[in-house]
Amino acid sequence: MDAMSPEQSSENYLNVDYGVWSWLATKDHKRIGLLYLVGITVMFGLGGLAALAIRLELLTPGGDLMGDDTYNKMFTTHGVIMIFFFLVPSIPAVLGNFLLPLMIGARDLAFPRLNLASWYIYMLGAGVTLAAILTGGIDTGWTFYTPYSTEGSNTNVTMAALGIFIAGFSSILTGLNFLVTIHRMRCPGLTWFRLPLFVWAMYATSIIFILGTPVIAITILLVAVERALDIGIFDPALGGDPILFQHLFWFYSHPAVYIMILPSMGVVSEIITCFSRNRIFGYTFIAVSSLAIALLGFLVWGHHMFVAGQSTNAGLIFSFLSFAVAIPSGVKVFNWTATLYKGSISFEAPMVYALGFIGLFTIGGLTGLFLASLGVDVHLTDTYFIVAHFHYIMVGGAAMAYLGALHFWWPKISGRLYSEALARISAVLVFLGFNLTFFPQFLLGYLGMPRRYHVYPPEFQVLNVFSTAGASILGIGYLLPLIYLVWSMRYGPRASSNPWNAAGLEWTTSSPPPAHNFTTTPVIDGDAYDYVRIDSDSSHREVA
Ligand code: HEM
Ligand SMILES: [Cu+2]
Repeated sequence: MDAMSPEQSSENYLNVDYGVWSWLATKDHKRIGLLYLVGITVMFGLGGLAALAIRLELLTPGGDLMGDDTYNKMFTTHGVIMIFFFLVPSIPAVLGNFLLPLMIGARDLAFPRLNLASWYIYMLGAGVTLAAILTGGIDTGWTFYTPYSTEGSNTNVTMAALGIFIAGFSSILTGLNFLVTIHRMRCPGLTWFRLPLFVWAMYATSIIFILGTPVIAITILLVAVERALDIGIFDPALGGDPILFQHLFWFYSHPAVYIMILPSMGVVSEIITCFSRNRIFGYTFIAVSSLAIALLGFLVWGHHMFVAGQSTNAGLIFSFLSFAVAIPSGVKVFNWTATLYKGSISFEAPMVYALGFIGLFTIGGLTGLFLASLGVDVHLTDTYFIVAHFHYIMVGGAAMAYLGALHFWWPKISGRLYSEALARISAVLVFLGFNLTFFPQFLLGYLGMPRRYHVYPPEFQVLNVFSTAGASILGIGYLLPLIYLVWSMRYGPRASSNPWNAAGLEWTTSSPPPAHNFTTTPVIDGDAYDYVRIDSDSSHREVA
């Protein structure tokens, strides 16, 4: 494992070909990862603008900025974009694509053309959905609950459903590609229990992609069919069942929250062990808990339907199972903490993000237990408590880990270093802005402010003002990395092959990697994350 390889700074995947077409027709998983990075960043920006509009509207109790219809379209736009076009694809499509072959010592994914096709499908789905939003919008909320979405709404539900349907194929094909790659393309010596935990996370996520996505795709297609043909699948007036929609929808959408969080957990496992210079505690438990989460996640969808009219027995069972799925998540948090214990911790920007993740995810997860308790949920359902809970998990968790991952692997991706000071500042801004935005929403929800209303009693205003102020800080925290990361691509100092002195095959190739990843096929002879050995063996040391 030479830290500096001679090919450094010569030909690499970024400069091997020039011109727009060399990107749009690339079959290199690393370039495809960057194509996704561009698409997903644009979507995140658009979803973020809608969020700021919502928070601005909620600054005053009177609903002074926009009318009800516009407000409904605004939170629907926010939810649809953030869930389907940012959170679901972010880590797998950008970092999974870039890293998976590098981490397992392969030249590419199993099906490079399919991989490129997946990106085009994502972009097509995003384009159709954006067209639906721009040519009139959708007002159903991201959940598309029937019968409103089939009978009530006069907005562009059909076109948006089509866009999401298309994007689903991108997830399915990516999951398929990852599963085959992990099974078939590991380099010699890389046994299952030597795999990086990020790869385990991608494996578990891919299972959900394949098993879950077809269900949402069909469900949303049925909404479109029902709107077009009036055939009574979900519409009770025609003999359909609106609750059926909720069962189908949450059968995907609860597992989908694990599509968002499992990859983050993989990222955090990598970062925590690297910056505490400690062997990861309980490797096997972390690996297996990813699979447990993926499978148990399919058994808890009914906790979204406690007040929808399912039987009390069903409610009790779903409540119990929801507590059960918290166990493997708890296992991970415990193991990260044990890894930090007696570690030699340093606070580089990726680590600040990872530690922030652990704190926020823990709050999000514990408040999930409140909601999983049948009786408590009856009080909290459809209040701001829910909004706070899922933002702690999805924004405090998934978005935080995504940023941490971008910073951790940026030197590998771009071959350049960013300003560590700016990066730490923005990590802290994101953490503080986040808490100021969403913590007041737990209180608002507990006090009874319902979600999805833009006019509210004046006594809720103070907490809403805090929340809006926090959102502005959060917005700045998100904008900063965009600026200094893009800047570093051109002007940043060159990165060595392994700036963090980290374990893992991706750090043994140059930064940025050559088009074919490795000059010789790597061979693995030990466990992942043997930081004790790395730090005592001077040949691994950074040559700078
Ligand atoms: C692991 C990552 C998690 C994510 C990303 C997540 C995300 C979400 C989302 C998006 C909603 C809102 C659904 C809506 O719009 O109605 C929600 C609600 C809910 N979550 Fe979570 N959640 C996670 C973990 C948990 C855990 C661990 C539990 C329980 C053990 C839990 C229990 C609930 C319950 C019961 C609701 C429904 C509340 C209601 O509709 O009244 N969640 N979650
Ligand atoms: Cu759920």
